[in-house]
Amino acid sequence: MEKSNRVSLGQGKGGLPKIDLHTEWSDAEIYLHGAHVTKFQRPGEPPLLFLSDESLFESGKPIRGGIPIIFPWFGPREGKAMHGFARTREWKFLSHEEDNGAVTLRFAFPEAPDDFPKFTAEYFVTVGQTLALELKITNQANENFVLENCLHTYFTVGDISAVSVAGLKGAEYLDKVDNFARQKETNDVIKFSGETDRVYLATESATEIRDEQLRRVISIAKEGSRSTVVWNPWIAKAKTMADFGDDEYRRMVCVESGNVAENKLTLAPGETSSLKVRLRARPL
Ligand code: TA6
Repeated sequence: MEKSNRVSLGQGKGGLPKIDLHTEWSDAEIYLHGAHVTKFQRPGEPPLLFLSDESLFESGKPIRGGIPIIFPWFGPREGKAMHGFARTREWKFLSHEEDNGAVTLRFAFPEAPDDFPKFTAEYFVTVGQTLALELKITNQANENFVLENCLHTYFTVGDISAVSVAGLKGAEYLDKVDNFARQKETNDVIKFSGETDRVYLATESATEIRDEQLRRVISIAKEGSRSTVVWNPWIAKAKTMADFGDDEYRRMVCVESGNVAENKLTLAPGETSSLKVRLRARPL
């Protein structure tokens, strides 16, 4: 019998409001805190998204794993929260609608802080055979709005030593492990043997995570994104992260889609940006 779609709002970890969503192909969880997708899984498959066993689920703190929404800035900002404030505010859950068995949830950011240019932000999460996300930001001010955005997705892998990322050959990147040195990717795939933290620039290409241990390929298609960030904290950095297990670096990789650094966006008054990502896994 076809499993009916079910959308339910209840209490998740830390008592935070959480939406559980079941479709005929997949199950998902989304916290209103940061409109944070923490789970997407198809029956018989490992979870698509990695979520740290040590993650906090507290107001004002980011969830470690899943898909953090990074906005309106990426990275540190003097005297302000790392990676902006979108991921630590409670978003409004506006509606859900179904289309051919897939369910789209619609969220809205509550309102811009008083000391910040006026904007509106909406986030659409579509759960079905794949997981699709869209972050729309509109400049509601009378002057240009300069912003960075990024869907900072954590993927579950079997073992990082048996993982490679394809699709970035030829792109320039800033190597954050080497003092932001500017490099050019000359390899067909990226492999991991140490802390890896690279901001690939002016690349609109899709990427793929090839996982030899889980015997699957995760494809990451994107629109409205010129930056791709690839990150694994490795051993030393993992040990410094209180909300991340010392060995969890082995079971995750971040491949993030957005517009950061020199790819930051400038929205004219009334202009809207759209960042779209579609995620799917297939057997190797
Ligand atoms: O996207 C990679 C990165 O910028 C890393 O430098 C690391 O800081 C990571 O984001 C996680 O940042 P967070 O603030 O979530 O600990």
